[in-house]
Order: sequence, then C-alpha cells, then structure tokens
Amino acid sequence: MTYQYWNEKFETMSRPELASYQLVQLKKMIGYSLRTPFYAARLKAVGISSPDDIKALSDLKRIPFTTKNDLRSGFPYGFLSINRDDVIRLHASSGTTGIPTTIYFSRDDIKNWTSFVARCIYGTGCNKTDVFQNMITYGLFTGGLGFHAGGEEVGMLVIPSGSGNTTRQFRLMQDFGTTVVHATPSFLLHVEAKMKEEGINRDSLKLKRAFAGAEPYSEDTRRRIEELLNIDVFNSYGLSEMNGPGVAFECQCKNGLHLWEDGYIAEIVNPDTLEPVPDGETGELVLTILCREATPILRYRTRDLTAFYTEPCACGRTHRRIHRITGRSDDMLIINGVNLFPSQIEEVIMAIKEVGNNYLIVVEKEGVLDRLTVKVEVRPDIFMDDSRPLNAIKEKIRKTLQASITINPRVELHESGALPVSEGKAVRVQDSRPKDV
Ligand code: DLL
Repeated sequence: MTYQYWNEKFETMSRPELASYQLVQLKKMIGYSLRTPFYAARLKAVGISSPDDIKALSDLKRIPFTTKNDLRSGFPYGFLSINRDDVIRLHASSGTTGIPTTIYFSRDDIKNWTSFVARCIYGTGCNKTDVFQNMITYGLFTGGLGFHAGGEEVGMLVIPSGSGNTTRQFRLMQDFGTTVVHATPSFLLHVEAKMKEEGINRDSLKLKRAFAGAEPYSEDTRRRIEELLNIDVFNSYGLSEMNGPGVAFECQCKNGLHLWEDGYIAEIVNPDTLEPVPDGETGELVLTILCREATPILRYRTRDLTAFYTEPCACGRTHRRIHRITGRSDDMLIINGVNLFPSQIEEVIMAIKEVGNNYLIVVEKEGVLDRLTVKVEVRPDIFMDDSRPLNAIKEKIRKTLQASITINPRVELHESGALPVSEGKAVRVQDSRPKDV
C-alpha cells in the first residue's frame, strides 16, 4: 500500500527530533500559561516562573494535573492568555453541571487546528476529488466547524449538512455524489437503518469512507458499519479542551489512532494513583496542548481510558498510536458491587448477529438491589410477532452478557427504530438510582 502524508516532515519526524520540537513548543505554552491567573499561581508554586525554568520534557511532571473543574473555575475568561482582541473564535462544551468550559482561538490557533484535521483526513486516503458530507452538529460543538475547515483545507467539496434529518442527508448524498461522511458511530448506524426503511439502494451512492468519533464504539460496531454500508470507517478522537477533533486518528492501516505528538504531549496514568502506567497498559490519557496560544492547558486529565501501542505503525508515521477509547474513568457503573463499563456491554452485543443497530443500558434500584436491563433493537428482518425465535435470541444475549460481565441482566428486545436516537452523542446509559450525597 502507498501511504499519503499531508505534512510528511512532521508526520515522519524521528523520535528525537519530535522530542526537541515538543520541548520548544512546551516552553512557549508555559510562557502563555503564566499569563493566566490560574497557571501563574500553579506554576510559581512548583518553582516555574519563566519558560526557561523548563529545561527538559521531564520537567512537565512537576506541574500538577488540570481537571475539568479547574477549567470551569475560570469561566468565562480565566484561561485566556492573549489579548481579547486577538481572539477570533470560541468553542464551549457544557457537560452535566451546566458551567461550560470555554476554549479561545487566535487566528494562528485556528490555522494549526485546521492543519491537524486536514492531516487526519488526508491520511485516510481522501483528496480534493472527494465530496465530503459533514453529518455532525455545527455550533459550539467542535465536530462541525473543525471537520468543515479540515475538509476545505484538503480541498474536498464540503457539504455542511449538520446532523439529523436522514431523508435530507440521503438526498444530498445522491444529488452531489458524496464520497465521504463524518458522523458519530451511532448516527451512522441510524443512517443505515433508515436507508433500508426508505428503500435507498446502497449501490446508488458513491460512499467510500466515513470518519466516526466523538463517542466510544467497539471494533464490532466499526465492522458492522463497514459491512452494512460497504465503506471504510476511520476512528477519530478528540476533545474540546484540546481543540476538538484532530487529536488522534486512524491512518489507512486502521489499527490504532496516531496521536499527533507535535501538537500534544500524551501521558497515560493510573487514574487512582496518577502514576504513569507501563507502555501498553491501559490508563487515563493526560494531554498537554502544544499548538494553541489563546488557551494553553497543561496536563489535562481527559478521563478517557486507553493504552499506547508499543509497535511502530506500517504507515511510517512516527507518532505513537493509542487504542480505541474503551470508556471513561468516570463512566464506570457499579452494579451490586461489580464494576462495569458500558463499552463492555457494547462489545458483547454488537458481536451478536441478530442484534440491530441501537441499544440502551438501564440501571434501577429494585428494593435494595441494583437491576441492570439491556434494551436491544433486533435486526429489521426479525419479526417481532414470532415469540419462539425471539425468546431464543433474548436468551442468547442474556447468557453471552452474563458470561462476559458476570452480572445477570434483564434483556428486552425492541424492533428496529424503537429506541431513542440522539442527533449528537448517543446516550447509552439511563441510571435512575438515587445518587449518594
Ligand atoms: O467530541 C470532539 C470530537 C468531535 C471528536 C468530532 C471526534 C469527532 P467533546 O464534546 O469535548 O469533543 O467530547 C470529548 O468525547 O473526552 C471522549 O470521552 C469522547 N470521544 C471523542 N472521540 C472519541 C472516540 C468531541 N473516537 C469526549 N472514541 C472525549 C471514544 C471519544 N470516545
């Protein structure tokens, strides 16, 4: 296979060169950080009052971690490190507590971010002949504008369709000959189900690739989307605190996501002890941004669980790869004392062929005990009025789940399209148990 690089010099830079580049950029970021009250106090407390106090990359370890709550505490302008007049855009993510985290961009920041996203897109084999339909939310969410700009940078024809409205999406695909789409994996599954429902023949479309991210999904889900739509699906990872999409992405090898180390310093730590885990072991990803002057963020605890690959990639890029995110250190459910990540359920059910494209995990209190129910859509060709095969499918799902997660779940089958679909990130868990205070 021949691999195409958007920025060959940076993508294939030797590891020592990459480390020297990171050190230069880190010192710049320290300079910007010292202009914010939060980091000025934090850094001075550990003896860093100028970029020159950073002599080696290992000095980063002296700096305490930054959390989402830290960022919230500075709302709205507390983390802005350049003159307000030099800011040309903001993005924000709201999360569950209501106070958003806000990220500011200078003109150069937007240029940098765009070139990282372009690098991701081009690395999957796309080029200016492609027609790119960006089926994800625009607005304060970074997925829309981030991919939009990256797609234009590559020179593709970008259709800013946004998410939702599948009928209009199909129309656009047919009218303009869309070859690449971007969406959450749950929306792609929904699109496929709707396509069948509306009688749209896959072969009437020119689709070749999809970028899927913004939420966790299993390898089986990827394969399912690829087979159903007959396309290549590339995993795309990012978070608003680190610009948005464009942090890590799969190349044509589709085996782990290259994390762009000229834009970010990545560490993986044990979420309990906060000590680094040995290479190859799973832990929480911690990121320091190196490519944004308006809002520097140092050692950010992403809460996302992943591991580094230890082998280099066949594509020749030198930037380390991370495994697909298996969950977040804060989305673990404890069910009658057993720890469970929602991704463990997805991994099991999406490998069962009778299972359709959507599911929902429900946790409730029943007396003193916790009760886990997994609501699963069946494939559209399975008839809901024939109870014998349905009972067999239900039993198969229950048994396979129990063997894997050690909890005996209740399984409910639903017909295709019956469970709620979200236009943004899928809501996979409904936990109605009273919260401990
Ligand atoms: O989701 C940015 C983005 C947009 C990424 C479009 C990819 C595509 P936030 O809304 O701040 O930003 O959410 C970030 O989403 O910490 C992960 O928990 C999760 N996430 C993002 N991408 C993936 C992925 C955008 N590929 C949070 N796999 C992150 C698993 C993902 N989880």
